Amino acid sequence: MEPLFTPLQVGDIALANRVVMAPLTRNRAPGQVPTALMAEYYRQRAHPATGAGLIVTEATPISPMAHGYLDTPGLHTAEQVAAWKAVTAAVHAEGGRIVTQLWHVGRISHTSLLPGGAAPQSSTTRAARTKTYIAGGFAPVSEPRALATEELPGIVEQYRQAALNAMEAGFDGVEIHAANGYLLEQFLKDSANDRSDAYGGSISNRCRLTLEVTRAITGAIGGGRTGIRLSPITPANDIGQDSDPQALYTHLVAQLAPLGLAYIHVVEGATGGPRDLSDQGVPPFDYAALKALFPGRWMVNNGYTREMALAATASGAADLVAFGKAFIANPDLGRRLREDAPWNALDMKTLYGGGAAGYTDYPAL
Ligand code: 8OZ
Repeated sequence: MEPLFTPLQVGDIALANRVVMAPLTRNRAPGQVPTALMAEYYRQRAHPATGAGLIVTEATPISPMAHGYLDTPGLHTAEQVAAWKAVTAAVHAEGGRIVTQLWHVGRISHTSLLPGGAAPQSSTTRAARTKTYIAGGFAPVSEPRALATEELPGIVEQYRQAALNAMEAGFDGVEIHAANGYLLEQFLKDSANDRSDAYGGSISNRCRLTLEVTRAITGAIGGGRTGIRLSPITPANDIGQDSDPQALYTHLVAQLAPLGLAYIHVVEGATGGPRDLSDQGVPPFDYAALKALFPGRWMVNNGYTREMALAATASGAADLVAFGKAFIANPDLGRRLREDAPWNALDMKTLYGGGAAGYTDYPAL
């Protein structure tokens, strides 16, 4: 059988196959609390014979200040934890596995979404030139406040507590969102990090927060239940390009390697966009060199076709392949991959917000 469809142990998590549902923001959690409709959406994609071997939830804010978009489901209140239990129970009843993606948006937020109209928290006071979705529509993100050095242990503690909340909610593990221009990447990349404290400047300083967060989480729930998502050259959310991404991520992955993580999840190229950015002046990134540094499982993502996924898992270039848009439109993507069946087309108009339309009503074969 094709390796893509065979079981794999990923840290402490036993998967029936290597097809992963990527994290996908859908903005269907009014009041920041998961709903029964969300449980049904994940349940539809959970059976390993037809859906994913592993589901990564939509990005899930770890604290009130970690929110940056309307109606995203948090994991920082008792009500949210209780509501996520219905999601994990639905997935487990199908025989599936599910980890939650722990998220702090950093500067990609708006005062209207934050407690008391506070300014977003970041590595920097420089605003990103991008928009977010708030009540009433899209709006430019607000000017951030640079977190003080003394506040960073509190941020680490929020991640640790959210990982414990994830265990309480019945998740099989967590994925640390260190990608796509959000808080941890705002510290990692020198295109956004202009600090002069122990969290800015050198590569090891810029990696410090991500590594402290990862160590706090693995200390709380175990490395075997912890993954992390990285996006070395994505320009997402106006993060810009680091001056030496290969050196930055070489250091980061070398430091992550001894922590016993279940997996690293890499977005190759521009998130949701081109895999090759050389026509934008961004040199090719050597992902294989990173993989060679890491003893855990290697998950790849971004525009993978069936052929690419079969080839990557057959050659050993990847252990796991995450599909995003294809899983929105195809609840039974696992079966379609196995049978080489056609994929439903994606309706872009129903991606963010709304109800069942474009969410739980895509047909299975
Ligand atoms: C699309 C819309 C809003 C958020 C990411 C969490 O890019 C996101 C996101 C994607 O990681």
